[in-house]
Amino acid sequence: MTSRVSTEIDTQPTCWRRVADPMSVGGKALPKSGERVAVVGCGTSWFMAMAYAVLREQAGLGETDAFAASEVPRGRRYDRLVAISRSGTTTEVLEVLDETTTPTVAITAVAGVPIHDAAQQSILLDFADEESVVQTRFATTVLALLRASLGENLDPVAADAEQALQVPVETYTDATQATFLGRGWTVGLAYEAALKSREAAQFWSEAYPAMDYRHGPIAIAEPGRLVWAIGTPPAGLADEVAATGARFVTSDLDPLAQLVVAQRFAAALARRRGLDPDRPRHLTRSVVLSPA
Ligand code: F1P
Repeated sequence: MTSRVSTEIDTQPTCWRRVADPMSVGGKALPKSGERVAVVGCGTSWFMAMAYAVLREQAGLGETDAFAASEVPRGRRYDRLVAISRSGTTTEVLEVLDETTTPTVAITAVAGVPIHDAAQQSILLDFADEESVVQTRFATTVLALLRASLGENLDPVAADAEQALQVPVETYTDATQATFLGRGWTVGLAYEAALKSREAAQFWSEAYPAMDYRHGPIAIAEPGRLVWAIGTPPAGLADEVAATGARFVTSDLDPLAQLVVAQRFAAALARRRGLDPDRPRHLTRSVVLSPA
Protein backbone atom coordinates (compact mmCIF):
# COMPACT_ATOMS: atom_id res chain seq x y z
CA MET A 1 0.00 0.00 0.00
CA THR A 2 1.25 3.47 -0.82
CA SER A 3 2.06 5.45 2.31
CA ARG A 4 0.48 8.84 2.92
CA VAL A 5 3.90 10.42 2.97
CA SER A 6 4.69 9.02 -0.49
CA THR A 7 1.41 10.38 -1.83
CA GLU A 8 2.21 13.79 -0.35
CA ILE A 9 5.76 13.75 -1.72
CA ASP A 10 4.34 13.24 -5.22
CA THR A 11 2.15 16.35 -5.02
CA GLN A 12 5.05 18.75 -4.50
CA PRO A 13 5.38 20.05 -8.08
CA THR A 14 1.69 21.00 -8.02
CA CYS A 15 1.96 22.63 -4.60
CA TRP A 16 5.02 24.64 -5.62
CA ARG A 17 3.29 25.93 -8.75
CA ARG A 18 0.45 27.22 -6.56
CA VAL A 19 2.82 29.58 -4.76
CA ALA A 20 4.65 30.84 -7.85
CA ASP A 21 2.78 34.12 -7.47
CA PRO A 22 3.26 34.93 -3.77
CA MET A 23 0.62 37.68 -3.84
CA SER A 24 -2.06 35.11 -4.67
CA VAL A 25 -1.48 33.35 -1.33
CA GLY A 26 -1.01 36.35 0.96
CA GLY A 27 2.66 37.01 0.28
CA LYS A 28 2.14 40.73 0.88
CA ALA A 29 2.72 39.99 4.58
CA LEU A 30 6.26 38.70 3.94
CA PRO A 31 9.35 40.81 4.73
CA LYS A 32 10.05 43.91 2.66
CA SER A 33 13.37 44.70 1.03
CA GLY A 34 15.84 46.15 3.52
CA GLU A 35 14.15 44.82 6.63
CA ARG A 36 16.22 43.00 9.22
CA VAL A 37 14.50 39.67 9.65
CA ALA A 38 14.50 36.68 12.01
CA VAL A 39 12.94 33.40 10.85
CA VAL A 40 12.03 30.70 13.36
CA GLY A 41 10.63 27.20 13.46
CA CYS A 42 11.20 23.75 14.97
CA GLY A 43 12.62 20.68 13.25
CA THR A 44 11.77 20.68 9.56
CA SER A 45 10.35 24.19 9.77
CA TRP A 46 13.63 25.45 11.25
CA PHE A 47 15.60 23.90 8.39
CA MET A 48 13.41 25.73 5.86
CA ALA A 49 14.04 28.92 7.84
CA MET A 50 17.80 28.34 7.54
CA ALA A 51 17.58 27.97 3.77
CA TYR A 52 15.44 31.09 3.35
CA ALA A 53 17.70 33.19 5.56
CA VAL A 54 20.73 32.51 3.37
CA LEU A 55 18.81 33.06 0.12
CA ARG A 56 17.30 36.34 1.30
CA GLU A 57 20.59 37.75 2.47
CA GLN A 58 22.34 36.60 -0.74
CA ALA A 59 19.63 38.34 -2.75
CA GLY A 60 20.66 41.57 -1.06
CA LEU A 61 17.29 42.06 0.62
CA GLY A 62 18.55 42.45 4.16
CA GLU A 63 20.21 40.70 7.08
CA THR A 64 18.29 37.53 7.87
CA ASP A 65 18.88 35.17 10.79
CA ALA A 66 17.33 31.74 11.32
CA PHE A 67 16.83 30.21 14.74
CA ALA A 68 15.34 27.11 16.27
CA ALA A 69 12.33 28.60 18.02
CA SER A 70 13.67 27.48 21.39
CA GLU A 71 16.95 29.34 20.84
CA VAL A 72 15.96 32.82 19.71
CA PRO A 73 18.28 35.30 21.42
CA ARG A 74 16.24 37.69 23.53
CA GLY A 75 16.82 41.41 23.12
CA ARG A 76 17.91 41.48 19.46
CA ARG A 77 16.35 44.08 17.24
CA TYR A 78 14.57 42.90 14.11
CA ASP A 79 12.11 44.63 11.78
CA ARG A 80 10.10 41.45 11.24
CA LEU A 81 9.90 37.94 12.63
CA VAL A 82 8.69 35.12 10.36
CA ALA A 83 7.42 31.99 12.15
CA ILE A 84 7.02 28.75 10.20
CA SER A 85 4.81 26.04 11.70
CA ARG A 86 2.71 23.51 9.80
CA SER A 87 0.50 22.75 12.80
CA GLY A 88 0.41 26.27 14.21
CA THR A 89 0.44 24.71 17.68
CA THR A 90 4.13 24.05 18.39
CA THR A 91 4.88 25.35 21.89
CA GLU A 92 8.26 27.01 21.31
CA VAL A 93 7.00 28.85 18.23
CA LEU A 94 3.96 30.20 20.07
CA GLU A 95 6.19 31.30 22.97
CA VAL A 96 8.46 33.32 20.68
CA LEU A 97 5.45 35.00 19.10
CA ASP A 98 3.91 35.77 22.50
CA GLU A 99 7.11 37.27 23.88
CA THR A 100 8.41 39.36 20.98
CA THR A 101 7.67 43.02 20.37
CA THR A 102 8.76 42.68 16.71
CA PRO A 103 6.08 42.69 13.97
CA THR A 104 5.33 39.06 13.17
CA VAL A 105 4.04 36.94 10.30
CA ALA A 106 3.26 33.24 10.58
CA ILE A 107 3.15 30.67 7.79
CA THR A 108 1.00 27.67 8.61
CA ALA A 109 -1.09 24.91 7.05
CA VAL A 110 -4.12 24.99 9.32
CA ALA A 111 -6.92 27.52 9.84
CA GLY A 112 -8.22 28.31 13.30
CA VAL A 113 -5.11 27.24 15.24
CA PRO A 114 -3.38 29.34 17.94
CA ILE A 115 -0.63 30.73 15.72
CA HIS A 116 -3.15 32.96 13.93
CA ASP A 117 -3.84 34.82 17.19
CA ALA A 118 -0.22 34.75 18.32
CA ALA A 119 1.09 36.39 15.12
CA GLN A 120 0.04 39.78 13.80
CA GLN A 121 -0.36 38.45 10.26
CA SER A 122 -0.57 34.94 8.88
CA ILE A 123 -0.29 33.13 5.58
CA LEU A 124 -2.38 29.98 5.25
CA LEU A 125 -1.12 27.25 2.89
CA ASP A 126 -3.90 24.78 3.69
CA PHE A 127 -3.64 23.09 0.29
CA ALA A 128 -0.16 21.92 1.32
CA ASP A 129 -1.24 20.49 4.69
CA GLU A 130 -0.38 16.87 5.32
CA GLU A 131 -1.88 13.85 7.00
CA SER A 132 1.61 12.53 7.66
CA VAL A 133 3.53 13.22 10.84
CA VAL A 134 6.70 13.42 8.75
CA GLN A 135 6.71 16.75 6.92
CA THR A 136 7.44 16.94 3.22
CA ARG A 137 5.21 19.07 1.01
CA PHE A 138 4.26 21.75 3.53
CA ALA A 139 7.90 22.51 4.26
CA THR A 140 9.01 22.59 0.64
CA THR A 141 5.98 24.64 -0.39
CA VAL A 142 6.84 27.22 2.26
CA LEU A 143 10.38 27.42 0.92
CA ALA A 144 9.09 27.61 -2.65
CA LEU A 145 6.85 30.51 -1.62
CA LEU A 146 9.72 32.25 0.11
CA ARG A 147 11.95 31.77 -2.94
CA ALA A 148 9.24 33.18 -5.17
CA SER A 149 8.96 36.16 -2.80
CA LEU A 150 12.65 36.83 -3.48
CA GLY A 151 11.88 37.05 -7.19
CA GLU A 152 12.78 33.49 -8.22
CA ASN A 153 10.92 31.82 -11.08
CA LEU A 154 9.53 28.51 -9.80
CA ASP A 155 8.78 27.01 -13.24
CA PRO A 156 12.17 25.29 -13.66
CA VAL A 157 12.18 24.32 -9.98
CA ALA A 158 8.82 22.55 -10.29
CA ALA A 159 9.93 20.93 -13.56
CA ASP A 160 12.99 19.55 -11.75
CA ALA A 161 10.73 18.23 -9.00
CA GLU A 162 8.82 16.24 -11.65
CA GLN A 163 12.14 14.68 -12.63
CA ALA A 164 13.00 14.05 -9.00
CA LEU A 165 9.89 11.87 -8.74
CA GLN A 166 11.37 9.55 -11.38
CA VAL A 167 14.84 9.05 -9.86
CA PRO A 168 15.29 5.33 -8.97
CA VAL A 169 16.05 5.76 -5.26
CA GLU A 170 15.96 2.02 -4.59
CA THR A 171 19.54 1.90 -5.88
CA TYR A 172 20.62 3.65 -2.66
CA THR A 173 18.59 1.74 -0.10
CA ASP A 174 21.17 -0.97 0.55
CA ALA A 175 23.36 1.67 2.22
CA THR A 176 24.10 1.33 5.92
CA GLN A 177 24.48 5.05 6.62
CA ALA A 178 24.14 8.40 4.82
CA THR A 179 25.71 11.80 5.37
CA PHE A 180 24.07 14.75 3.61
CA LEU A 181 26.11 17.84 2.76
CA GLY A 182 25.16 21.34 1.64
CA ARG A 183 26.61 24.78 1.13
CA GLY A 184 24.99 28.16 1.68
CA TRP A 185 21.23 27.80 1.50
CA THR A 186 21.45 24.06 0.90
CA VAL A 187 22.92 23.40 4.37
CA GLY A 188 19.35 23.62 5.71
CA LEU A 189 18.20 21.25 2.96
CA ALA A 190 20.95 18.77 3.91
CA TYR A 191 19.81 18.87 7.56
CA GLU A 192 16.25 18.27 6.42
CA ALA A 193 17.25 15.40 4.10
CA ALA A 194 19.02 13.67 6.98
CA LEU A 195 16.07 14.25 9.32
CA LYS A 196 13.69 12.55 6.85
CA SER A 197 15.51 9.22 6.92
CA ARG A 198 15.88 9.35 10.71
CA GLU A 199 12.17 10.10 11.17
CA ALA A 200 10.68 7.86 8.48
CA ALA A 201 13.11 4.94 8.61
CA GLN A 202 15.06 5.13 11.90
CA PHE A 203 18.11 5.22 9.67
CA TRP A 204 21.50 6.58 10.73
CA SER A 205 21.96 9.80 8.82
CA GLU A 206 23.98 12.91 9.51
CA ALA A 207 24.33 16.32 7.87
CA TYR A 208 27.00 19.01 7.72
CA PRO A 209 28.07 22.07 5.77
CA ALA A 210 30.05 20.46 2.96
CA MET A 211 33.27 22.36 3.67
CA ASP A 212 33.14 21.39 7.32
CA TYR A 213 32.64 17.71 6.49
CA ARG A 214 36.39 17.31 5.98
CA HIS A 215 36.98 18.50 9.54
CA GLY A 216 36.11 15.22 11.20
CA PRO A 217 32.85 13.70 9.94
CA ILE A 218 34.57 12.18 6.89
CA ALA A 219 36.00 9.63 9.33
CA ILE A 220 32.58 7.91 9.16
CA ALA A 221 32.81 7.31 5.37
CA GLU A 222 33.47 3.75 4.23
CA PRO A 223 32.22 1.23 1.67
CA GLY A 224 28.47 0.68 1.96
CA ARG A 225 27.80 4.25 3.14
CA LEU A 226 26.54 7.27 1.22
CA VAL A 227 27.87 10.80 1.10
CA TRP A 228 25.08 12.79 -0.53
CA ALA A 229 25.60 16.34 -1.70
CA ILE A 230 22.54 18.59 -1.92
CA GLY A 231 23.51 21.37 -4.33
CA THR A 232 26.91 21.82 -5.95
CA PRO A 233 29.63 20.08 -3.91
CA PRO A 234 32.98 21.80 -3.26
CA ALA A 235 35.78 21.04 -5.75
CA GLY A 236 37.71 17.91 -4.89
CA LEU A 237 35.20 16.46 -2.46
CA ALA A 238 33.95 13.73 -4.81
CA ASP A 239 37.50 12.37 -5.16
CA GLU A 240 38.12 12.51 -1.42
CA VAL A 241 34.92 10.58 -0.77
CA ALA A 242 35.72 8.08 -3.53
CA ALA A 243 39.03 7.39 -1.76
CA THR A 244 37.12 6.32 1.38
CA GLY A 245 35.10 3.73 -0.56
CA ALA A 246 31.81 5.47 0.24
CA ARG A 247 29.38 6.22 -2.58
CA PHE A 248 29.14 9.88 -3.54
CA VAL A 249 25.69 11.06 -4.66
CA THR A 250 25.26 14.30 -6.57
CA SER A 251 22.72 15.77 -8.99
CA ASP A 252 22.18 18.71 -11.32
CA LEU A 253 18.54 19.17 -10.32
CA ASP A 254 17.51 22.27 -8.41
CA PRO A 255 18.49 21.64 -4.76
CA LEU A 256 14.86 21.76 -3.60
CA ALA A 257 14.12 19.00 -6.13
CA GLN A 258 17.13 17.12 -4.78
CA LEU A 259 15.44 17.23 -1.38
CA VAL A 260 12.47 15.49 -3.00
CA VAL A 261 14.81 12.66 -4.03
CA ALA A 262 16.06 12.43 -0.44
CA GLN A 263 12.44 12.32 0.84
CA ARG A 264 11.73 9.44 -1.54
CA PHE A 265 14.93 7.74 -0.37
CA ALA A 266 13.65 7.98 3.23
CA ALA A 267 10.28 6.45 2.31
CA ALA A 268 11.97 3.68 0.30
CA LEU A 269 14.33 2.95 3.19
CA ALA A 270 11.35 2.60 5.53
CA ARG A 271 9.76 0.08 3.17
CA ARG A 272 12.99 -1.88 2.89
CA ARG A 273 13.38 -1.92 6.67
CA GLY A 274 9.79 -3.11 7.17
CA LEU A 275 8.73 0.16 8.80
CA ASP A 276 5.66 2.27 8.22
CA PRO A 277 6.90 5.80 7.34
CA ASP A 278 3.50 7.11 8.41
CA ARG A 279 4.17 5.96 11.97
CA PRO A 280 7.50 7.48 12.93
CA ARG A 281 8.79 6.32 16.28
CA HIS A 282 8.45 8.71 19.23
CA LEU A 283 7.09 11.52 17.06
CA THR A 284 3.75 13.27 16.88
CA ARG A 285 2.44 15.67 14.25
CA SER A 286 3.12 18.60 16.52
CA VAL A 287 5.16 18.86 19.71
CA VAL A 288 3.00 20.56 22.32
CA LEU A 289 4.73 20.81 25.70
CA SER A 290 2.86 20.99 28.96
CA PRO A 291 3.59 24.11 31.05
CA ALA A 292 6.68 23.75 33.29
C1 F1P B 1 7.35 20.85 13.48
C2 F1P B 1 7.52 19.37 13.76
C3 F1P B 1 8.88 19.00 13.57
C4 F1P B 1 9.07 17.52 13.50
C5 F1P B 1 8.04 16.79 12.66
C6 F1P B 1 6.71 17.23 12.93
O1 F1P B 1 6.08 21.18 13.65
O2 F1P B 1 7.15 19.07 15.10
O3 F1P B 1 9.65 19.54 14.63
O4 F1P B 1 10.33 17.32 12.97
O5 F1P B 1 8.31 16.94 11.29
O6 F1P B 1 6.68 18.65 12.85
P1 F1P B 1 5.39 22.49 13.09
O7 F1P B 1 5.72 23.57 14.09
O8 F1P B 1 5.94 22.81 11.74
O9 F1P B 1 3.96 22.11 13.07
